[in-house]
Parts: sequence; structure tokens; C-alpha cells
Amino acid sequence: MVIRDAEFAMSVAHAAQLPKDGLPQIAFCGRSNVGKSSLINSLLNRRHLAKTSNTPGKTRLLNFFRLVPADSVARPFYFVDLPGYGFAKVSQTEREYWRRLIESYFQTSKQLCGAISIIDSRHGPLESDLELLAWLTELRQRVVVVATKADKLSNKQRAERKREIAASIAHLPIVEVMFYSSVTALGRRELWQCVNELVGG
Ligand SMILES: Nc1nc2c(ncn2[C@@H]2O[C@H](COP(=O)(O)OP(=O)(O)OP(=O)(O)O)[C@@H](O)[C@H]2O)c(=O)[nH]1
Ligand SMILES: [Mg+2]
Repeated sequence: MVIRDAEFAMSVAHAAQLPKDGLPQIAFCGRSNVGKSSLINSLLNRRHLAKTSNTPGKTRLLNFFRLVPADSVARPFYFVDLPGYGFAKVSQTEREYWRRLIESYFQTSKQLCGAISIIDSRHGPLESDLELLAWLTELRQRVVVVATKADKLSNKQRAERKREIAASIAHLPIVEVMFYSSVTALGRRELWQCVNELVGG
């Protein structure tokens, strides 16, 4: 898919503020600092559209990016950058707030057509990742697992990790598992193909 226009549309702090325009949404979720915002920038070829940081906890609200496909027949849609989970250094209150925000989003958004669940390819899914995956599939969301920072692994390590990841989620109806690198753009074509299918079908 070729995107003609990508722009920040809005930040949402409560489920009541979610867009009501009926356009499809794809959510990017994962642990804090795993590379969610970088993945969005890399997919869109825009370095600074979504704010990234070395310090975990950068994304604090649901950030909506409105994308207009070059194909004039295709509808616009949103990428939604979510706050990360599993970050110990923010206060308990804030963590609880983020958890509620993310949960109510997944439970109430009728326009959500898929979740890109991002894990770190260096260690595969952690307990908190598996919990989220189980919960999303229970909600009948279509989930694609993206193991990012794949530039940190050799080809051999990637093949090995792919087997491990597949084994750890074999019990869940995950649509697809793929590797990505926001540094080298490895996996970009494959992920766009997936996004296309999620938005279209
Ligand atoms: N080597 C490498 N580094 C990456 C990759 N993706 C992200 N990073 C780095 O990981 C750090 C976190 O990236 P972000 O995109 O801000 O992560 P996030 O998941 O949005 O973080 P929060 O918003 O804090 O939850 C940054 O220092 C990025 O440069 C990747 O594919 N490869
Ligand atoms: Mg972020």
C-alpha cells in the first residue's frame, strides 16, 4: 500500500474521546520501549511523526495517526500508538491508568480491525506479552505478532527465535508472526501486506 498522506490526528486520554468517524484503526501495542513508535515511523518512512525515546514511558496517551492511501478508492485509516506496559519506573497510579486506558480502548473501539503486538526479538514474548496476546485473542481481535529490533540478531538467531516464538504462542489464534527492524526496515513489505489485509478485510 502506498500512503499519500500521514499526519498526527489526535491524542486520546479517555475512551469517550475516541474518533467517531467510522474509519478503520490498527493498534500498535507492546511493552514499554520495545519500539512501537519507531515501528510506526519506519512503516511510514517518517522519522519524527511518532515521538520515540531511549527512556521508557515516552508514549502516554493513545496517539492517532491518520493515513490517506494513494489509491483514491481506498478509505483513510488510523495507526494508533499505545502507551507501553510493563514499565516499572512509572508510579503504580500511572501504570494502572494506562492499563485501564488500553483495556477500555480494546473493549470499546468498534473500528479496531487488528492489533500489531510488538515483542523484542532478542528474547521473544515475556509473561506480560503472553497475557496481552491471550486477552486480545479472547476479545476476538485479529493479532499480528511483530518481533522488532531484529537487526540485533543474526540470520541463524532469527530462525531459532522464530521457532521459539511460534512454540510459545501455538495455543493462540495469531494471524502471523514476523520480524522487523526499524533501523534496516527489514520486514517492511511483509508487514505492509499484513496491514493491507487487516484494513481491507
Ligand atoms: N536497534 C534497534 N533499535 C530500535 C528499533 N526500534 C526501536 N529502537 C530503539 O528502541 C528505543 C525505544 O523506541 P520507541 O519507538 O520509543 O519505543 P516505544 O515502544 O514506543 O516506547 P514507549 O512509548 O516508551 O512505550 C529507542 O531508543 C529506539 O531507537 C529497532 O528496530 N532496532
Ligand atoms: Mg512510544
